Amino acid sequence: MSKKKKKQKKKLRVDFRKNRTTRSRRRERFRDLDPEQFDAAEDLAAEERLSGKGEVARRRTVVGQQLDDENAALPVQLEVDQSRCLAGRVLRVGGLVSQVQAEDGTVYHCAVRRLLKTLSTHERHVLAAGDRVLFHPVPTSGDVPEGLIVRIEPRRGVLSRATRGREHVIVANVDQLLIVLSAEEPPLKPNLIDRLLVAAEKAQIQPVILINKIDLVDPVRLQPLVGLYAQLGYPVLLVSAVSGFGLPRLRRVMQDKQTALAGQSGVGKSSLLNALDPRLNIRVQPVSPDTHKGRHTTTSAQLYRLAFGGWVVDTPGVRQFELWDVVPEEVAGFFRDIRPFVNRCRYPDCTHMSEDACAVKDAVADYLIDTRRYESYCHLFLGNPVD
Ligand SMILES: Nc1nc2c(ncn2[C@@H]2O[C@H](COP(=O)(O)OP(=O)(O)OP(=O)(O)O)[C@@H](O)[C@H]2O)c(=O)[nH]1
Ligand SMILES: [Mg+2]
Ligand SMILES: [Zn+2]
Repeated sequence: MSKKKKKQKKKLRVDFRKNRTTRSRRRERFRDLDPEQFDAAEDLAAEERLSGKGEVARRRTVVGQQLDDENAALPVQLEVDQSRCLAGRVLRVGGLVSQVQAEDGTVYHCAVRRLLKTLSTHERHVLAAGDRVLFHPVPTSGDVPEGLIVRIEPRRGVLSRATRGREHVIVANVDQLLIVLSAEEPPLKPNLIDRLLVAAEKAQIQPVILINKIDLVDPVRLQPLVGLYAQLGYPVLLVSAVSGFGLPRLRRVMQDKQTALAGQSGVGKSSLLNALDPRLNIRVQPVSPDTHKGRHTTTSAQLYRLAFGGWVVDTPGVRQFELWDVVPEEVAGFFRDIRPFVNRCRYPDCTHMSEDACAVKDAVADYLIDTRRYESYCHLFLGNPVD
């Protein structure tokens, strides 16, 4: 008995056990239901070997297809028996169960097949809101239908940020990003626009700038900012979730599209969605009268199907938005106003920070590039947090 225990310890299956303990019962049920496939998957946890340092490296043999796609959730697409699966979209990701909506509209509470988690090496979570998945429905004693996610389809538009040095995929499969700001309460921070624009450009997601709460200001005040971004070819919409101003146009922009919303807490992301589609009934809260900041009311990304067609992901307000996988040398290329000048600098590897004969700095001095945009560039190049 004690020998056996020791042996298990030596094999260091600890992280598997950790995954398992809290839902061993649930796992048992899945196992009963789907013997060949599920057991086969579990048995793949076969080959383990001790490395020189005494650490265990796990090696698995899986049946599937290698994916050479940086947007894929996993490096391999596992072979699954599609006749037993339903297709769905991940509405919300949770620690143990995630909500998945099947094509008929039913929402299932799904666990993720452990093998998928094991294969996911770099991300914080293997799933993201917006993911398209295949899952096996499982019978349940309760009211909520349940399932087991067995495959995550390759992703298209992926918005990621860096969280403690790891990739955090906020949403998957979106075609446009609404960068939401408020004209007041909290005060407008243009540098966050630039940061989110770079993230969208990198991800090849169409950005749209949305300035909410314009009922609180004289819109004329916003003209310089609107003009700057409109000139760069970014759509800019002025809206008010409270007065309804601009909502018909916003609805047209979102109709039949896959949209994600991002912005600081309290700018009114959830309020806008409620105003567009009152059925959604998303929780909102006033900004703090003392700090003029939002209260982080939305706590995890959530996908909604819109009554007028299309899907949208509401996201929690960001304090910081650290770019993921953008190297400093790449940043200038994502600034539409800076990009045309970079080839005219004397040094081909010019950083446009302190070099002489820098065409970018000359363009700033000549008012061809907006000074604040250039400062945003410098912050992003240096990897500074949002100021
Ligand atoms: N005056 C005014 N207030 C608004 C408008 N839109 C939203 N608000 C208010 O702003 C506050 C914050 O709105 P939320 O929708 O919770 O903001 P959020 O961006 O979803 O915030 P988080 O979920 O914390 O990220 C609420 O009190 C809303 O009523 C607007 O157009 N005008
Ligand atoms: Mg919200
Ligand atoms: Zn330069």
